Amino acid sequence: TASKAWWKEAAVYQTHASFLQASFCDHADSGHGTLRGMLSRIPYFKQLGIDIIWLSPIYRSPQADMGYDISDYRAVDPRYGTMQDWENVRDAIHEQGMKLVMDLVVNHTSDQQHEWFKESRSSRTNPKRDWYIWRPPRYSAAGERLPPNNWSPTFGSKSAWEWDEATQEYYLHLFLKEQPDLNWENPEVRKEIWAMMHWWLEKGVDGFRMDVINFIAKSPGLPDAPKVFPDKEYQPFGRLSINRPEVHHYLKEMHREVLQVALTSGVGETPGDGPVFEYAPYSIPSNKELQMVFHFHHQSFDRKGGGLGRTWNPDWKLVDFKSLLNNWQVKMEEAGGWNSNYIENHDQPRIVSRLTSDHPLDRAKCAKLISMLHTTLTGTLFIFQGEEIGMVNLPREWGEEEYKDVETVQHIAEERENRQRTAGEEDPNMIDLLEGMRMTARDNGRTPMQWDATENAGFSKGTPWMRVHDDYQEWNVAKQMADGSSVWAFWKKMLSLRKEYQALIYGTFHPLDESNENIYVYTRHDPCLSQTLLIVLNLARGPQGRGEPTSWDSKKWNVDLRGARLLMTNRDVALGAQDQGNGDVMELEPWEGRIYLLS
Ligand code: ISL
Repeated sequence: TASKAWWKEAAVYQTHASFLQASFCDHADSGHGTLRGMLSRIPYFKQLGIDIIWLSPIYRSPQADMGYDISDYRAVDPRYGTMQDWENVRDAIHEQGMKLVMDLVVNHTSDQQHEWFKESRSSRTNPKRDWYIWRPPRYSAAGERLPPNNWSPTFGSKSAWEWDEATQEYYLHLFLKEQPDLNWENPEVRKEIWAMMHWWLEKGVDGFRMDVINFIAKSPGLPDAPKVFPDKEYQPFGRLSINRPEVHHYLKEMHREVLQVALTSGVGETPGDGPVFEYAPYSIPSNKELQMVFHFHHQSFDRKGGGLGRTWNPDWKLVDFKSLLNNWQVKMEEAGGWNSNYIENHDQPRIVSRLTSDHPLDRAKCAKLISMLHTTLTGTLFIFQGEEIGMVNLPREWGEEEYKDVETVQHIAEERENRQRTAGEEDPNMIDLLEGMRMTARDNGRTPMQWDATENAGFSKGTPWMRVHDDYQEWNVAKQMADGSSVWAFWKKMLSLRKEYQALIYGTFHPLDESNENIYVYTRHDPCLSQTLLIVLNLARGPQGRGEPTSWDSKKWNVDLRGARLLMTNRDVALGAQDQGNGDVMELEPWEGRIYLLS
């Protein structure tokens, strides 16, 4: 079992600030969320059972990527309010005994308006030139100007290098061209970042969620990436900029200079598809780097060709989802690291629609089933706004114009171009592409938060920056808080169950029946507490994606249900005495989950 720490027990709630918190609660009727709007909702977090609030970027930004393109690290973007508004939010969070984690986006800054980049691009001899990654062009045999290497950025398939006409060099951007990468090799850059972190800590921030922190170190010499897509000119940078050995030097320095001094919490967002042993070191306490990491492997279960591409695989298998997740659950503990456990965030579609069924008759039960899964995994729990009321993906009927995310817009444009090039294969309606977007686009997690049944779901009296989901009159916070059998009420119970049975936090995760295509089963065992919990989740998909009943023979897996106590179920129909924990074979309703205390 893992060693104890308050941040392991915490439930973190992510409010998507920029846009996203923009979709959290808007008081100025501006159509996007504001810090004042958020202030009025602080008691809400407490009521649900939250300990930490993570505020996605609210810094000054031209908003090319919803605030992940920052132009001033020490200012609040006027669209969200003032520094005073932020201070009020901070105080209200602290008054309720909760903590505040801020997004730290330091792989890149904004291009147009960040002072550092403005200076850096002003001339080749500017003292800040080397704060970013500038390189001269290469030339083909025919004399054509080419980027310094063949990397493609995370978004889109063009070059990760942008040409600067004025100074006749390219700069590197692993995301949008509006997000130039900082040069972490330069000690002055690091010093400035530590100073900025201290500045926020002095203002009362309790920790940082560090955006793509495992991307900050680039391979020396920036060599070409291997050709994984033979038909494409540019290739994913992959290991040439992910989990480089140098990143650990930088994070050890950050720990020494900032985190350790302030005893704050450090949460690394660490995408990529490498093995667990490459990620665990970030969070192994004796390495003195971060406390926990977000991994992305389980998010690839329904994508074609793995990864986080935008191509949906309708024939995904539950066993794949289980094995991706189990692998991290088990191996992270073995390695002595710690997971940040999320199942939805502002970059992912809604899990009810992906893993279960968003059919109106299944939805509530499925959302409860997912809360049983999410709250019983090992790792610090990260809930994303709207997950607690069972929000779902964009409606099928919505057209392309409702998708606002820059990654989606770029993807659709590139696909359209590709299809037009491939004669005869063009689908004028782009139907399959949109269906793919409905299942994979980041927009799905970004529709405005649904507070109540009033206009625009109580999010804003102005025109919301993104269309409110059509279902808000049925699915909203107010309705669910007033109903003891709602998804919200169920989440609240699960959050307190997780605190009550600490095997759910510190206990070892043991997967069972891993090849079962219908059921997800595991135990959490804490020998110090003599506590073993059994979690059985029926994720069987029947015709048209609806659920199916199924059964599970506990004896086959040496699980003894005699004397077991049923702690939680999302069942519709009361259980018979037998199933309370005496029979060997459990008969599970469609989308039913159960949690037993075995000893
Ligand atoms: O969005 C993704 C696919 O669903 C991820 O690959 C994502 O790009 C990756 O997780 C990094 O995300 C973070 O940094 C990005 C920003 O756009 C995301 O919103 C942020 O969470 C660049 O700052």
